[in-house]
Amino acid sequence: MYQLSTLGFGPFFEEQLSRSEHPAGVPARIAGEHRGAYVVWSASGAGRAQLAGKLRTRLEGKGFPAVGDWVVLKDAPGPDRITIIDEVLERRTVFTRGAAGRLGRTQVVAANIDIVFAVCGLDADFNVRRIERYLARIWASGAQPAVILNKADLCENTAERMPEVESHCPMVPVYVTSALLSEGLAVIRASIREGLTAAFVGSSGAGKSTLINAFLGEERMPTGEVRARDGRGCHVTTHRQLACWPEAACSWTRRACGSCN
Ligand SMILES: Nc1nc2c(ncn2[C@@H]2O[C@H](COP(=O)(O)OP(=O)(O)OP(=O)(O)O)[C@@H](O)[C@H]2O)c(=O)[nH]1
Ligand SMILES: [Mg+2]
Repeated sequence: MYQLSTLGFGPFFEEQLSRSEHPAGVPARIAGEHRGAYVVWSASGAGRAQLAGKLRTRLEGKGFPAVGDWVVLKDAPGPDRITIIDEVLERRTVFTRGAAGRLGRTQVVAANIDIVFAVCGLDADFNVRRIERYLARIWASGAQPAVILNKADLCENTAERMPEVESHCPMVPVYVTSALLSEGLAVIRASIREGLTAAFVGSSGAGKSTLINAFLGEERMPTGEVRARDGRGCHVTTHRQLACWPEAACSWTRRACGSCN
């Protein structure tokens, strides 16, 4: 069972539901995608869902729902059935990246995210230009950006790095953490109020999954070693999913891929 307001359902989506073709449908949020079906969370619980045939045809070429989208289901989801998605509600924010495909279309990475943290390691991963490129994409998404400089335990000049990043990223909060030692996390957690959705982006190996595990208080996301030479990871996380934080806020991690770095 989920409380819709905790999942981020507010007036923006309520109003769309009330004037939709399916006002009696069940609002739900896409929390993941698994074997061609969506994982959906609704007030009555979690389950799996797939697009109605008509909707699939309508969305062909325009893009299918992404993690974080709000949808309208025909029936309440349940553990023993696959329900039908009748409608996708308009997005408040949308985070994209250029797709690698021949047509060069942009790909929706996640929808309706409130805060996106650009994570950068304070090891060989450190690169202010890359942080700036991430911030440009975050601003364009409509979400609020923030920077996490992670792996502070490996850095001897954090005191210089922090103002360097702040001077290139005006108006953007910059946090320093060691996910490995669970340091610097409380202030970030406090910045994510109930009902907000946060996402973590950054190069492979920056420590996104380690951070999320530290926030969740359990080893939910697999993590991987980085190359000593350049601090690069090996793209361990290849999917996106929502997770509810113990205090209710939600987080998400994206597929880390070379073209996004
Ligand atoms: N020393 C140190 N190591 C860290 C810290 N955070 C993460 N690591 C290590 O960095 C490596 C990569 O961490 P991940 O969390 O897998 O990185 P990721 O950003 O999720 O990488 P992808 O899933 O490949 O995108 C792992 O070996 C972690 O243990 C930290 O604060 N300090
Ligand atoms: Mg990961």
